[in-house]
Amino acid sequence: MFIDKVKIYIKAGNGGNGCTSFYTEKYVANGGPDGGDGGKGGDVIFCVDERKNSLSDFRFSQHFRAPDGENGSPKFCHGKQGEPLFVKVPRGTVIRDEESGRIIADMFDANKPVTVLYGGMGGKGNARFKSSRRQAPHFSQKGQVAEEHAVILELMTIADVGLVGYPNVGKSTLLSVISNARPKIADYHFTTLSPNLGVVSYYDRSFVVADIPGLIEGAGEGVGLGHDFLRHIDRTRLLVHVIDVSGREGRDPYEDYKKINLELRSYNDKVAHLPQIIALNMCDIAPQENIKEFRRHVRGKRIVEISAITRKGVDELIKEIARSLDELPPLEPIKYEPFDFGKTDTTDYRIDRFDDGSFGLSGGFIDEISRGVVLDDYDSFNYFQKTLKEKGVIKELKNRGAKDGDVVRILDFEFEFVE
Ligand SMILES: Nc1nc2c(ncn2[C@@H]2O[C@H](COP(=O)(O)OP(=O)(O)OP(=O)(O)O)[C@@H](O)[C@H]2O)c(=O)[nH]1
Ligand SMILES: [Mg+2]
Repeated sequence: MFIDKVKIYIKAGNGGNGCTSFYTEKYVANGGPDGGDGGKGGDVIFCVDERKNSLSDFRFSQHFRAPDGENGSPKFCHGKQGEPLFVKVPRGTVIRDEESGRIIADMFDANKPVTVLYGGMGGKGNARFKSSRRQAPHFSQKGQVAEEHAVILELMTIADVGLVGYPNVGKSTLLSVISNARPKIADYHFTTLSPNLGVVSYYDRSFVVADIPGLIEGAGEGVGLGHDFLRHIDRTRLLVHVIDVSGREGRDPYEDYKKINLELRSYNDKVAHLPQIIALNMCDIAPQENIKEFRRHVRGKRIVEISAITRKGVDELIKEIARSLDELPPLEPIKYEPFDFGKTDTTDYRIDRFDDGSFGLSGGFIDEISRGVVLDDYDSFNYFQKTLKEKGVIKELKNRGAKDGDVVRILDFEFEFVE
């Protein structure tokens, strides 16, 4: 089963906790603090696996969690970092944030891994909190907890040329005679059920051609195989519109041409405006009158008469494609405003005033410092208050009308405000 769109869940590793410990040795009383730091959690990194050409592997595994950092331990031992987790995707996979729909990364370049989530920072051990006035800190910092996110992976094949047209008009046959690809060919509609890619060599150059399932009228409303496969020609530079000019199935070639263009338009503007070369196929069995009639309707377009089966006209078509590609801008990654789950802003905080007159403190800065606090430890709490003071939070509370004895709430803890 071909799968080109999936939802998966990713989570970076949590930071390991810092350790609270004191040096102990025979005959040494009251050794200093020696708790090591926790290790950083593992990152989630996406990278291209060129052997993959669909997202089918993700059908059975949707949860990707990088390992947590290890906790710190006594004797200044720092916890081990969590290893990064590599998620392998086919080239051309576009990663979006499910919640906002925004693009996080376009895996366009095979050699450019993208770090999508960063592991949580490890907590500091109590050894780090030693100062001249605080010889024996009985507290250490917890590791940062990393959140899980849902992302949508969408494969948008990277190819120079896209073959479009009705079913059974000879698109796959054409691909098989111009490239190294060996797609399934048969005399019925929807032989091709998933995109095929082929590399065409032309003198010292080569280009990639994508053959997609046939389109029919109403594909936009889901008729036939629908529009979904147009995603795989979305980023091509040029379309080859293959038409069965023989009319052997009783349709009018010019009507086919118009209907397919209409479908392209209802998919999106970009695809509708891609340069097109028209390949009138099956010229070996087509009445001359059909060809003339088609040309009468469609003037000023580039039309090449071919027979994919006998290969007549095929070289000319390749030449025409190569010439067009030379004039077109190269393939590029999608342009987008990059979205980043980001690291939480650990400098920001907010003050709320509740109905009962108490104050609330919240935000990244508050989360960050409360990780390091054992609120019922005297030392630790002093350290916490000192940090609040240094940051100007106490002053700001005063400005907002806080008086001695007012209640200040932080997460699930509260204390009395003292100037
Ligand atoms: N006479 C003749 N028959 C052709 C020519 N090109 C393809 N055919 C035949 O047309 C039938 C359909 O060819 P395919 O290449 O499978 O067509 P397709 O457009 O890929 O079809 P779908 O994948 O179903 O959309 C096959 O039986 C081919 O042998 C041609 O130039 N002349
Ligand atoms: Mg086909």
